[in-house]
Amino acid sequence: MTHVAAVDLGATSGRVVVAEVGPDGVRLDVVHRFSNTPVRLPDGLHWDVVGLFREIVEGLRSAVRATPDLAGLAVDSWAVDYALMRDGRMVSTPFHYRDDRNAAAVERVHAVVDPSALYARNGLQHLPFNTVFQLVADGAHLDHADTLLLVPDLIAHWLSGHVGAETTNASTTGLLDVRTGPLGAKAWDTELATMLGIPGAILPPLVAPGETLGGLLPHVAAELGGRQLTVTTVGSHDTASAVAGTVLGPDDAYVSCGTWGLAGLELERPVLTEDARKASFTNEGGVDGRTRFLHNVMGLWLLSESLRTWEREDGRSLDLATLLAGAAEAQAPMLFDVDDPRFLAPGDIPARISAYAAEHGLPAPQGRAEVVRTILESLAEGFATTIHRAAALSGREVRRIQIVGGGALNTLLCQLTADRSGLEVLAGPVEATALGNALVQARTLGAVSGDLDALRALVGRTLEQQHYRPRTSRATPLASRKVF
Ligand code: LFR
Repeated sequence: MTHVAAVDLGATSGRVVVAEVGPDGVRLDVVHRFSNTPVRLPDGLHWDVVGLFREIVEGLRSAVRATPDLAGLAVDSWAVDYALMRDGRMVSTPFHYRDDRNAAAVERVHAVVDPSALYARNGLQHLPFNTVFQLVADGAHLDHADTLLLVPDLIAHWLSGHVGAETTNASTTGLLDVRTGPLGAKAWDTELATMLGIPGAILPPLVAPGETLGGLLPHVAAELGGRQLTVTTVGSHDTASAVAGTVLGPDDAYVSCGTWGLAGLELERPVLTEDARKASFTNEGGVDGRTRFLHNVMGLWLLSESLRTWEREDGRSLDLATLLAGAAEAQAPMLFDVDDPRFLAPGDIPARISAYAAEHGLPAPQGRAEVVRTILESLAEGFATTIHRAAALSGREVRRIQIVGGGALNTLLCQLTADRSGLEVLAGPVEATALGNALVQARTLGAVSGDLDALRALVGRTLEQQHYRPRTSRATPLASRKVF
């Protein structure tokens, strides 16, 4: 048995999880949870990375105290965002991907490389916050930097001193050449960077999941009571670790459901067709050279941001379970396109749903229970459509959907996804990301061996999942059904 710490930063909360991994399975213990609250400064919306680092060290202190033989740690987080560094100092506080500074940069990039040509090079769905657009928005600020560190690489750097870019997360920047790997080594597309005026020299050396970065910096070890830990790389993009921690069968699709709903398939190689681009499918790098062929569905953000709006209105905190119980009894008077960009920025989501209804001549939901039901029905429809499209675009048959992450606890959402997709849904594990992180670490440290399927089988030994069977059958393929 080996014990490792998975540091997992989500968009709304972070956690340090101690995992016990061995040939008989995996056991997780969340030793520290903390909230992740972005900060609005005069120049835009930022992540409080220094505050997050303090919480991580605090979490690691609890982890070493609780686990005398803790051997290692690895970090994963959300993708695309970064700090600019010079001479080892952070010269810019990372922007939050929901900051809205990128619109002009998107136009500038597309004027140089049109969307089809960009897709052929990087294989990414168009998201206005992909790193490449943020960097072009940064413009002259890049001149002050000698290195760019993506968020999990920044944390790993502050822990170990290592400078690099882990490949699964680098694949979300838009600057990793999708034509390289999975068999050859991954490489930055420095030609693209140059075309866009991004200095290629700021892109640090790439490092694959499963590499050893080194020990803790002396002052970090001192904060942990003199304990040393081996820092390794995993799928540092949280979705890459979540997919690694999902017990996927050959005909399974997944929805990694938290703030976002990342819905898609694990493939051996990218799908770079024009149809895939138009359907907004991304080819992100997975652990062991796999491809994560998926689409970002807006996710539980719609619900959490609605809750925040109502809590502000009421001046008190509200109970999500009560709202969900109300939604289970309510009807959705309409469906809305959860991917409409109006829902991306923080703010009054219920008002935006009403505006959407008015614009589309649809009946708006009345009251909170109906709003929640409408969000969940629309999300489930988004998941179902995405999964059926992923199957059609990749030529793969899909028979089941695995829902992992916090969304696996939302029984109504899981049932509606089964109903709307016409497919069986298996829900869990909730902590798939921490599991995927820990499994890869344990393999790197030699505690377990085998390919990704062998690692997943370890999770399967102790996993208890909820089953949801469709109560209705999906009569017509969604691509040809008019839903929005
Ligand atoms: C999920 C996630 C998604 C990514 C989005 C922004 O936490 O990492 O995969 O598209 O956040 O980085």
